[in-house]
Amino acid sequence: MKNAAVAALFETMADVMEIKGENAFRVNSYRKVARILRDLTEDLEAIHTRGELTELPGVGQSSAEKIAQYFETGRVAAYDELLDGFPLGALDMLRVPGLGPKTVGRLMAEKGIDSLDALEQAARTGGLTGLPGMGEKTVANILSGIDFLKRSAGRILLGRALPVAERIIGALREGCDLKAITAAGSLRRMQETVGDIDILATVEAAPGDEAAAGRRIVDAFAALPGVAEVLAAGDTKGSVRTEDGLQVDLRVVRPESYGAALHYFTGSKAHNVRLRGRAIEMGLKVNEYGVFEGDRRVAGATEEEVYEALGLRWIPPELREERGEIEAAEAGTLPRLVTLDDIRGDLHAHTDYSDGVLPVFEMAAAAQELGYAYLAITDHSPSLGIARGLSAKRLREQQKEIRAARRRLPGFRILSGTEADILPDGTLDYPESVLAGLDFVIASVHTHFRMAEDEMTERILAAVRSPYVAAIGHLTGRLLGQREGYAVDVGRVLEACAESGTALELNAHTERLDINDTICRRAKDADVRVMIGTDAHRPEHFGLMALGIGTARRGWLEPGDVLNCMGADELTEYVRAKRPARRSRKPAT
Ligand code: DGT
Ligand code: CA
Ligand code: CA
Ligand code: ZN
Repeated sequence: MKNAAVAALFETMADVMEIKGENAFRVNSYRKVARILRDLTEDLEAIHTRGELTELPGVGQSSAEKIAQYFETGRVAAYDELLDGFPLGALDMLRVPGLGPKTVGRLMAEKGIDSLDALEQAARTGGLTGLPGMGEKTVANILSGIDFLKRSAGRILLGRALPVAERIIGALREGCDLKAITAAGSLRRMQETVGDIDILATVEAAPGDEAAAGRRIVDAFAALPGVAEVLAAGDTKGSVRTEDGLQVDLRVVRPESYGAALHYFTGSKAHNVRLRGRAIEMGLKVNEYGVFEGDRRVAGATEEEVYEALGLRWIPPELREERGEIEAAEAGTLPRLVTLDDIRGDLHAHTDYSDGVLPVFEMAAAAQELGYAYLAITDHSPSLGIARGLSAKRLREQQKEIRAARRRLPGFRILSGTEADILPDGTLDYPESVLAGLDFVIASVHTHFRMAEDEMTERILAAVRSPYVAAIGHLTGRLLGQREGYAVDVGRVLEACAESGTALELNAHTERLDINDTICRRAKDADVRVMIGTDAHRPEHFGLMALGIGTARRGWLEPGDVLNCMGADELTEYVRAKRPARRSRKPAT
């Protein structure tokens, strides 16, 4: 599918136009088209072939013409014209957190800075002084932003890598006669970003045919659609780069070593090092072929037997970070980690009232279809204008729609909620009288990220203390690969959450996964519930729950630690317990 490529084209045009200071309305319409194309699940080229481009909502005549041109000629004239003579490297500057197109335009026009390197050079040598708004603090922010970009360079978001891995594993399982195939490496450990995709396969081969059997699998791997470049291909190992720029390593091992190899290539390195040390103490040796006593292989076919040979229970991959999991496996105190099956509902979803795409009923029906017992509708609040935040009046209209949807979905609970902005002074974006009428209130910071840590912490603590706030949304505000979280004293927030009975959201969206694994674990230790929310803007996003589960498991969370593992009644009770007592209360239906 060329959808992503065409979307990127529109996005680039929008960036360049904005840097050049062109009409904001046109810029936004290009961005909107880019987003629509990126979210499209159907093949754009097929839609073009049917001549139905203009039927895509949000795609006008002129955009449709550009898309058609792309498929017919491989080029878009407007793009070529716009980018003629424009230094493409300048676009990299837009990736620096906090640096917008207007500033980039000025840097280019007034200082001739047209690349990330030139920007860094100038920031280090005082070359930015004199520009409006370029105080010492801003320059320091630019430098730390560039440093952040360098640190995340080359790493891919787990949510982007997982579908690629699944597709490749599925194709090989289908096309080759494999005994087993599994993802390994950081992807299997569900790390939030991965350097590459590691896959391990094994095949039952006749004696003497092992090398040829391995080669056949590696050849099939190298010939898969979506492979752009073959970096290596042998009897036991293949390595490719995909069209979306991901490196994928495949290793083929013998069945008797499969467990040992899976263990070795799953890592983490720190976990493996500890296990090797433990083996030596026991008079054993562990490597990617097995566990050995002298020359005798005592284990290797499965991971279970590898761990058992070392006197340990099997350790889930998400825990293998050398954070106490080996001690727990030895003592028999490993957590019973939360799974997707334990999740009873989603408590963070948007509809077409704000920046989602579907009405309440369709979102709720899709959640019910997944086997959930409840869904909270949590659209944005008024101050978030760009996301069409709901005024109190539109919120009341939505509540009417929610009541109607409830009647159509008996046995399913739709909670009427909001994702209310926490304003800079810590107050919420709706009065208490409005919040009191809602079933589930998330409070999130969406603006003014640059506050000092003390101030930001007070701002969030004020929301935690509100009796109507059930959960704090995406606590740190970080966006993976795009911007670091804002400064906030997590310890103080945890303390206040524990005291008041407030949950912290683990926002499962691909680029958030916020709170992260280590804060999850601190929440568990502090007895703070974690709410895993997908922040779904369309039903497909409900599937992101699997990413959230991965992070929750890395944070050692068990079902009892997770708010939305509660049944609907228990959840209602959790929310109610924080609120002031009321004389009479009609239960939600
Ligand atoms: P990544 O790809 O950077 O996100 O992280 P990993 O953990 O997937 O690392 P990768 O792809 O370099 O290697 C996969 C696994 O193979 C790694 O987690 C542990 C194992 N491994 C690789 N090189 C070594 C090594 O030099 N020593 C040990 N003990 N294990 C290694
Ligand atoms: Ca890897
Ligand atoms: Ca690798
Ligand atoms: Zn949000």
